[in-house]
Amino acid sequence: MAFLLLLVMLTACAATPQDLSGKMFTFPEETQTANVRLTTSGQDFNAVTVCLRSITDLARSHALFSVSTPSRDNAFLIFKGTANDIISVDVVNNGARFGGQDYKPNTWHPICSTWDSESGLVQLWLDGKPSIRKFTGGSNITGPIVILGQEQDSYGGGFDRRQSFVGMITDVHMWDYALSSCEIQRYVDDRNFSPGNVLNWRALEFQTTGRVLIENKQLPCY
Ligand SMILES: *[C@@H]1O[C@H](CO)[C@@H](O)[C@H](O)[C@H]1NC(C)=O
Ligand SMILES: [Ca+2]
Repeated sequence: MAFLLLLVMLTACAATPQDLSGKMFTFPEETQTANVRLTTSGQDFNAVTVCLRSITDLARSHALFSVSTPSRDNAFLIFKGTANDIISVDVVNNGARFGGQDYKPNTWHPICSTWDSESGLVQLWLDGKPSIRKFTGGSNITGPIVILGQEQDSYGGGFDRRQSFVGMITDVHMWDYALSSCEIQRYVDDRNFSPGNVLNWRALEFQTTGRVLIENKQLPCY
């Protein structure tokens, strides 16, 4: 455990935060290795909100946001299942499946999820549309490793190319509390929201492995 903590601290020291405003991560091919590891501020969370925007043409299952801890590979996992309309959110290895999701391919989707240990409830917002609130329970998420592009089946590894992400991801934020639905709406509309206090896209510490590119967002031309 001390060794793991030391590793976490060394990683934290090695990376300098970057402002990725106007940028995106491009994952251009299916691999079992390419990923971005994000460094959180804080190591112990009893509530979480994650928001990001992503686009893909994958029909198979894939990870959108994977957090593991030394004891749980799915400490906080946003996952597109094989069934067309299911997006699941796992908290401390307890999954909530959200059905009826209109997750169209080749379309940018803002995706947010909230959880707090007090109520044990998880909620998903796809394109700003709230799911129902479901119970997963769950205790503190401690010592997290956050990965984009792959799904962890062990602490920082255990990747499966058939669950890898191919496409683009941007505007990743994470908070150590459950945002209100109005705050979620401000993120979705990109309207003056408070950036994540655990992960902030405008000051992100990260490490890329394999073919992952940092590119400018492709914005509409006027
Ligand atoms: C859970 O996390 C919160 C927030 O970091 C902390 O105050 C609390 O002591 C933690 N509880 C346990 C049991 O570790
Ligand atoms: Ca897993």
